[in-house]
Amino acid sequence: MRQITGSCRGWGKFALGLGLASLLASVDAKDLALAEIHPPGHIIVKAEELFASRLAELTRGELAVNIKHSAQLGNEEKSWESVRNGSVDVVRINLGGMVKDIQSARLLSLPYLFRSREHMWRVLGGDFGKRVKAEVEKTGAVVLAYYDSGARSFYTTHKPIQKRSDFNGLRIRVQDSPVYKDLISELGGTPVVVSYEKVNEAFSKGEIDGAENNLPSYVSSGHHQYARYYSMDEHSSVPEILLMSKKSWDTLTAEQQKAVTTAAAESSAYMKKLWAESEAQALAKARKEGAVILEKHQVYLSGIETYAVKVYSKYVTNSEDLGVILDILRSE
Ligand code: BDP
Repeated sequence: MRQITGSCRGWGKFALGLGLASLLASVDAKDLALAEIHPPGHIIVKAEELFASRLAELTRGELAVNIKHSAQLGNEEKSWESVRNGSVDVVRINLGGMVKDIQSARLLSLPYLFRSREHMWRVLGGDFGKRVKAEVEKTGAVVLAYYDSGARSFYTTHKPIQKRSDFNGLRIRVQDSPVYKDLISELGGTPVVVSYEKVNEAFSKGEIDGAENNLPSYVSSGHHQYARYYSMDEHSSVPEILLMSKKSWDTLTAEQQKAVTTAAAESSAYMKKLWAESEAQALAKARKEGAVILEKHQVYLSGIETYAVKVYSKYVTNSEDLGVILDILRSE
């Protein structure tokens, strides 16, 4: 517990706008640390700031979220471990990094599964979303919300990727996921697992020739300064997830839990609204700073897709999952 002193730094303009500072000036607040790898200014951090300000408002200052951005609490792998063992209250991570423990995350990471963001959201809003939640909650973490992560595409240092054979001999950074490692191998490249915070270093030391990510992360991380060819193949759309440790959740009153759920849902909706704009801004900045963007039609998708989908046979291993994948592929 700590005394809120009236400082509203980092709580976002929403809290300020509501005159919350004076309301909260003398309330005893429970601090909730939120582990985040992105720096302030990233759209995910903006969504978290809204989560924090709305939660403070809804609980009249009883719960204070302290955003530990820029990997202050370690990388995503560490966050995933910490939220399960209860050593951190809240974490925001990408489902792509949870595949070793969560079968549904493995399926979600399969390349070219979703045709668009809207398609991904519809699938997540249906039975498949319930399955993800149930599997995650078995591990000791409570699912608070999903956030957009757009579509991920490849980017490279020396020449653009336009067709399958362009991967030959390239070392491509991936998240620590067997699905992504196999994807790069199928495409003819060499996967190199590097933690997100260390990717710039790996580029500058010449240890990798490329990576893949969505536009806001490509630019906010500064990867565009090393890998100037961004090929919009949009091979995967794996959402972000906001989790609370069960240990912290159980210390909250029912009313506080409800407030957490509401604030998380609002922050997700807020981010959904801002996502397209954030992609457009990132794209403009990348172009302005010298990136060469290859539009979807300039990337010879069929050659890449044919190889990429070979990984399905390894990860879709039973008839239930096959049914799920076919339903997703066929769904509107
Ligand atoms: C970013 C995600 C972050 C991932 C990172 C990565 O927001 O959660 O860990 O990509 O590639 O877009 O590691």
